[in-house]
Amino acid sequence: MNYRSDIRNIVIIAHVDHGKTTLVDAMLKQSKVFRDNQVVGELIMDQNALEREKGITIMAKNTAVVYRAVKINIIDTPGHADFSGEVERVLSMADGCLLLVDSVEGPMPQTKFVLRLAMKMGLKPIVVINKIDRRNSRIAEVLKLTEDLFLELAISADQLDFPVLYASAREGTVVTELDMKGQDVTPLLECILGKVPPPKIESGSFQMLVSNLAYDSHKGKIAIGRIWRGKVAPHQLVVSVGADGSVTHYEISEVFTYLGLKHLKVEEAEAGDIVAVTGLDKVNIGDTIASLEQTEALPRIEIGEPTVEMTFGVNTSPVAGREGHFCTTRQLRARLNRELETNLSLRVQGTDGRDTFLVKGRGELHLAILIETMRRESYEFEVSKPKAITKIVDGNLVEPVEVLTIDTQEEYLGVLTEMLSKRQAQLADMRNDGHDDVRLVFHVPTKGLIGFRTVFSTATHGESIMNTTFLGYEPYYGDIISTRNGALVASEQGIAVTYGLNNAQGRGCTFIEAGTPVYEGMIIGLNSQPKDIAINVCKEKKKTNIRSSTSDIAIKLAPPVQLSLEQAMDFINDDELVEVTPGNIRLRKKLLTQAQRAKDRASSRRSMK
Ligand SMILES: Nc1nc2c(ncn2[C@@H]2O[C@H](COP(=O)(O)OP(=O)(O)OP(=O)(O)O)[C@@H](O)[C@H]2O)c(=O)[nH]1
Ligand SMILES: [Mg+2]
Repeated sequence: MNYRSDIRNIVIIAHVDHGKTTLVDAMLKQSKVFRDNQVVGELIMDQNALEREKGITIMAKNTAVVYRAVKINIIDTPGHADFSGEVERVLSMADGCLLLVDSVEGPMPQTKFVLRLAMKMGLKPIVVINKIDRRNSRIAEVLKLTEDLFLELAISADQLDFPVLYASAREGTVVTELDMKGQDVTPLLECILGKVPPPKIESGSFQMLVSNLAYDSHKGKIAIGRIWRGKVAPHQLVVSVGADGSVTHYEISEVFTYLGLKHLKVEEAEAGDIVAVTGLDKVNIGDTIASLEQTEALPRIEIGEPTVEMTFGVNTSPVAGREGHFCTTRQLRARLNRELETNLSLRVQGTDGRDTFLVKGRGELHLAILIETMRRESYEFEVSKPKAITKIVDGNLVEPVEVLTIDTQEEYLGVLTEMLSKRQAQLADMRNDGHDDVRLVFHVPTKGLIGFRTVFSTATHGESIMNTTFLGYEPYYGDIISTRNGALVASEQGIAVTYGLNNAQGRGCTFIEAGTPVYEGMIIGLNSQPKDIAINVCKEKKKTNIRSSTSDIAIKLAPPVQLSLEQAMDFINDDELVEVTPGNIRLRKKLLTQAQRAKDRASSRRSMK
């Protein structure tokens, strides 16, 4: 067996926000991959528009730096549990992992989740306690907790022998001992060179596993992965082996390797390296690309199952087709199918309704990001309430359950416990730091978490943090009864006016401003009573000839409650939909007219008898 001593392949894993992308910034900046006068900013790898807006990594990405003539291929991964599929997909490219742990938060549920995956893959770990500059850091304790985690998860004894570094990724410094003064990230680069094994090379001809796909309008599909055997060069003839074992012949067009943010076009790349190749227009993630002589496939990438589902359908509202460029079933189907190629933990199924698809993902955020992306690409469609995916195992109904970790203050304990018990949560652990801060750990069925993030943030005045990770499937806990009040539903098509909205505000709170076009069946607010009521918000005040001293005083409306996409998804009930267009997020009843809804209620009453 040979080794490539001039390469190291590492993946950076951690819980959300522990500083992975910031650490990559520090490595890139120190490696001088930018021009001296180039303004590069922060979170350089988070280039996607939604990543920048939300300040989170959504997709795993490759980059590389050169240190002492060794190329270090770096894979940055998302820490949010909903994007775990991205982590699972890329781990096999690496030989080592940097496990980042926040010096205040310590190991969190997702730290455990990703470390377990990395241990299973046999990656050599390096622990980086990050954010040591934080005022209230508790480094010794966090290290102890991290060691406990390794004791629990390590598969072989040598995985327990991991180096520990201390970093302030934001300041761009790493040290090996806490009493040292940080200069730069050299100790980290040295540690990677010294501790992460160089890639092993098997003998034989070209073989690579496709771990990622990208698109380029000129080059077409780009397959990204690690070469396990042999060499690859432009114009080489290869085959790709699909999931069903089918073999397709191709000629490689171009070969690229990574350096900083650039793709370098190369004449040849060899086993051990991570490359991007073009010319294979039907290749999929998980396929093996191999030489014609040795066409056996590498093991496919295993991705965890989706836990949440919702329908995506063609927009059927009376104002459909006015804003989006892509509104038809065919366009929606094609877009969802394209997403399946790269979004590995996503599933799409047809439904009984011809214009509707069942889309399954790893969590509400996973699906919300897809919806937001499509909306920005000028798609128009409607989505249903997200639901947890249940299944039958050995004849029993089971449902997904998650670990919910909450960092909060004592004053919110009562309200949180009450809210969560209604959502079938069970307290698994509670730690008090002796002051006011409390960490609560619950086991909650996924269905109980849907819509929880919004109410959580309101109940704790945005001062607490919650995180979830998938625990497993457990016997069905029973139904949760929705406690939402009824909706205020527009009864006429037209333009909402102040007078009409003022009437609506006498019933509850409203979601729209005066001047907003509405249609019959559109939800314009939340009733303060449990039942839906239809309201004519387009109704003007009756004109009279009598002037009263008060009637002309302009009505002052309370400002509308504007729901974000995620809040809208959480808000709706089973008989409602969110209408998503490039410019608007509207809520509506599935059945638009009062007559249809009354008929539906009557028939469901009959069937209950
Ligand atoms: N004080 C301090 N803040 C840091 C440090 N490193 C990162 N941060 C901050 O922590 C936040 C999250 O950093 P990111 O690098 O986006 O974290 P991440 O792990 O990539 O997050 P995801 O990709 O979304 O999982 C940002 O506001 C950073 O500025 C550090 O060393 N010290
Ligand atoms: Mg990140």
